Amino acid sequence: MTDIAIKSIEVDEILNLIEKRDPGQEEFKQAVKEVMESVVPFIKNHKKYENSGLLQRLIEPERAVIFRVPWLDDQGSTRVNRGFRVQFNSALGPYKGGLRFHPSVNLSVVKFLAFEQIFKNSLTGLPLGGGKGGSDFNPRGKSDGEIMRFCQSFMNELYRFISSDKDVPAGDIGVGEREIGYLFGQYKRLTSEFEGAITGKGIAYGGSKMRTQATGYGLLYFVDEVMKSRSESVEGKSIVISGSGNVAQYACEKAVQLGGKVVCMSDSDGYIYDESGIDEEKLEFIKELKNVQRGRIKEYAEKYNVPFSEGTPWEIPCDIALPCATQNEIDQNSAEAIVDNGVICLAEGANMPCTDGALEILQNSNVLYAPGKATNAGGVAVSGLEMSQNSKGISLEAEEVDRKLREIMKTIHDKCTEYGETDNGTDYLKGANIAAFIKVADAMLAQGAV
Ligand code: NDP
Ligand code: 2IT
Repeated sequence: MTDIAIKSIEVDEILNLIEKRDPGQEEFKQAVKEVMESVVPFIKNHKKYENSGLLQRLIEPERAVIFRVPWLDDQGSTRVNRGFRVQFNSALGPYKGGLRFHPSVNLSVVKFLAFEQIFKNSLTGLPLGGGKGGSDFNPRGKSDGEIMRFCQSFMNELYRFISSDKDVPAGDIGVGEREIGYLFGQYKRLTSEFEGAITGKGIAYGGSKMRTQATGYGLLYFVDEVMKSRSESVEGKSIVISGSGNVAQYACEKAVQLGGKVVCMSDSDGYIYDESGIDEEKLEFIKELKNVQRGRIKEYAEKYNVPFSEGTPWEIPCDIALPCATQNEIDQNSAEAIVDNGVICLAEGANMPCTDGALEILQNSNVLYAPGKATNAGGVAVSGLEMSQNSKGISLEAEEVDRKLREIMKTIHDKCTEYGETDNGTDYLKGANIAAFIKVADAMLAQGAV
């Protein structure tokens, strides 16, 4: 059962193999399918990638750990969550990728995120392997003390598997600067080492300037390139953003700086619609509301007297759609609404926000669809810059990091164009998958069957 060979390289056969080994890992299978639909036809014309068990190795994590995370709540009761770290592929460098704390986290979710990360990190051009981790812990409604005790307990197990040149975690959903601080503090205590084993740290203790902004800003730098390729720009365009966390906030900030009009942001309760646009001052209110008070987006509607609705915002007419919340937040109905509304560009701030069915609709439409592994790579790219600053003991200025981020996003856009050329213009998904695959595959072949 375990030494099954892929006899003919077909997408279905790869998916069957996953289903046999790991039944029910739907998110993981979905992420693999998205990549393989581009890569399999490419391999058929590039035979050197056909052998050496390359695809079998690519879909099997090098290592996956699952651990118990016991912690004390404020009432003195012991609670138990499950922790994960999937070290998927180290062909290009140390495993690198965020930690997610959300009740929906399970092995399938962590594997899909880690698998995506391999290709995303390849696109950045930096020496980074792919990994991801997290827990089914729900930070919502927890006190600072509970968050700290949870993070410390999580690190009591995780520290064995990470270090600056082995595996370098960072943030993701539910893990921001506060959590990174607690995780880093505990890592330092357990190892007696002050080293860059985590990125997204506070600037006072080794964090890179611009890491907080990087994913959202990078997304808009990419969108800017997409629009330019159609002799268009972000200026004057109406924009719908889902989510109101780290990625959404800084996507909004850069969109406003580029002259766009952001009319919507959301959270898991619903979305606000502000026809007059979320300006800098209103965005400051959202940042304070979300990052300090840990409130709900509904409070924006009350403060600025705009409508709040439950559900997802994809029926709102706009020019640019930026899903920045979570996986599978855009289903087929939403994708149809997006196409019918004449959206010019949909670029993913979140990881895998479109269902398989939604993707098919978008790919067969005029919407310029740009996948997360390309468009949200700015975060991990600046994490990579944080790693090199830490190892050299230096701290770059914000302008310098921002310039490098912009350059990296432009290079990723160019790679998508180079490898995603079709008769109907650029297929960004195909371009991103193939450009990312070639680099990882070449490194794996060069390193032998490991
Ligand atoms: P945050 O925790 O800062 O924010 C997450 C936002 O998404 C919140 O508004 C949250 O609402 C919403 N959300 C989460 N789960 C759901 C759900 N099931 N349904 C509806 N809304 C939901 O996370 P980030 O901004 O860091 O991450 C957002 C996305 O971007 C994720 O997909 C992440 O993987 C991806 N990403 C993040 C990077 C980073 O650097 N942080 C880098 C690249 C990608 P609520 O508060 O109600 O839960
Ligand atoms: O999905 C992602 O790329 C992240 N959550 C950021 C990973 C990182 O290591 O900065």
